[in-house]
Amino acid sequence: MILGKSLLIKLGSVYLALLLIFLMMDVNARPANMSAHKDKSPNSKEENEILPPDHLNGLKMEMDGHLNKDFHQEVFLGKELEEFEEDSEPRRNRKKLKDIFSKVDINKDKSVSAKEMQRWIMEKTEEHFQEAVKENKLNFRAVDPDGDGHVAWDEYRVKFLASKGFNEKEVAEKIKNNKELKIDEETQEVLENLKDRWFQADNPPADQLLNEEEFLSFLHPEHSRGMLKFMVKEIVRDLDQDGDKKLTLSEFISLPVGTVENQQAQDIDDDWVRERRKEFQEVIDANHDGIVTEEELEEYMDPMNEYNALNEAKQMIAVADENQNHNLELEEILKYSEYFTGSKLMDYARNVHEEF
Ligand SMILES: [Ca+2]
Ligand SMILES: [Ca+2]
Ligand SMILES: [Ca+2]
Ligand SMILES: [Ca+2]
Repeated sequence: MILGKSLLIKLGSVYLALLLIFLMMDVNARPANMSAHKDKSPNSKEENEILPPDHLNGLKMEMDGHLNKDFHQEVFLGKELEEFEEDSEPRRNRKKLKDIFSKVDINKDKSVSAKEMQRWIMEKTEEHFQEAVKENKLNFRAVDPDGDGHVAWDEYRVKFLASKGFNEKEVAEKIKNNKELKIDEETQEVLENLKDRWFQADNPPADQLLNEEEFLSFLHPEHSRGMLKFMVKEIVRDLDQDGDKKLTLSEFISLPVGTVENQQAQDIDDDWVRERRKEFQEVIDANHDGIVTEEELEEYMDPMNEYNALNEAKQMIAVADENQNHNLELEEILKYSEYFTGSKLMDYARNVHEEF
């Protein structure tokens, strides 16, 4: 009995110790994760407004070469994208989705064909363009406070460094007097990249001044053929390992250095690789020779490409086409609401019930 009891106590304390270790691990893990997230978040709102965004709505790929996971939702919802995200009330979302359906279905045969969807995608892409133009007006005002319609590289540089926590007056004074700026290596590298981009966005005659339209293409490369090419070159440069300015599958699916940190990240990376391989083989490498050239990537990225829009339309239809008629009916879209809008219609069945 006594032995049994002491054994129990021993087991109990071992268990307790393990539990404590487990709890400590958990406690230790969390702040580390949170701080990692914090490091990634932008320093200020101001920086967000004047820096070229990594993610561009309606573009297949992000500035850093990642695939845009929300692409099909973006080209399906257009500028209503955020409304859907914020408003998850199923009844209202259902109504909105019904409204969208009737707009996509131009010939009113209660069925959406690939052609109809293609036209819709082009329209919604145009909406994202207009949104960017609108936003750019505000951003431009922020970098051109005297309102003369031109921003010099030096002016922009001051604003950028200020957003990075440098003293705006001090930096401006130093630049004016050609004095050396003490900038850390990382910020310096970002600055160099921005400078390349700045000069690329500066249409001839190159005067180092950007007007509103040039500034738009600086922030949004999809608004100018030249900048889109530039973005593609940068992505290829970042992924290309042997320097032949072309991408093999293995270059395209190589993980950026330092991404794999733990098992969970590894699992995410497996999906990441799978998706990229599929996209490379089935879509980007248009002539299927196993190599992606800058031209192929540019075609793929071009948001105004009608052939891409038709492909996207067919893909969207295939996902939800339960009755296999190569068209989408309202029921199919409602059922696959999460795919099209990012938000589930959880009590969809109940709503139907209430309605009839
Ligand atoms: Ca139709
Ligand atoms: Ca290569
Ligand atoms: Ca190819
Ligand atoms: Ca169908």
